[in-house]
Amino acid sequence: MINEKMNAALNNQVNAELYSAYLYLSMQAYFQKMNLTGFVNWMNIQVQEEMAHARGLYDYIQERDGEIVLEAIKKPDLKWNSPLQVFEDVLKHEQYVTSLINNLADVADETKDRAAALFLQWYIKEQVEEEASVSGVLETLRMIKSDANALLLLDRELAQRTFTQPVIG
Ligand code: OFO
Repeated sequence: MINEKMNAALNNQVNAELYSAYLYLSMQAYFQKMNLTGFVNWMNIQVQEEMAHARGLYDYIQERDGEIVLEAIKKPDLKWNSPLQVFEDVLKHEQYVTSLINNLADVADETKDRAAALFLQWYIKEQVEEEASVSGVLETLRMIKSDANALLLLDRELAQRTFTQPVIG
């Protein structure tokens, strides 16, 4: 049985991961309007990953005989004027999610929940990968500036990304 504080913190993270999926779905729609199909593919995979992250937490709460409480998902802001701006927001968002995961790990430590601390290791490592992959795209976008041909080359590269169902925990 999981303690109440850890249970509530994990439920909040389910919401944060679903919000991430929602945010990336909005970004996917933005790229669809621009006909940048590689960026669309990248965002589509990001949405699937976030759904998997939410599901991983959900399953873990269930496994520990906790209680699932699903709250409303916030509306994402739609305010992008360029692919660069989108990816600046993605990186900011992922850095924020990293801080949330670190806070969750703090709750596991405070409540001496060794099992949760171990489970959260997967998310800690995942955030390192998420930030690195986003930073890579962002760096390229910064170099591209307004070069349309270079943007199309990046679009082609992002079309190669594939989704692999993560094995969490
Ligand atoms: Fe769930 O990693 Fe992004 O937000």
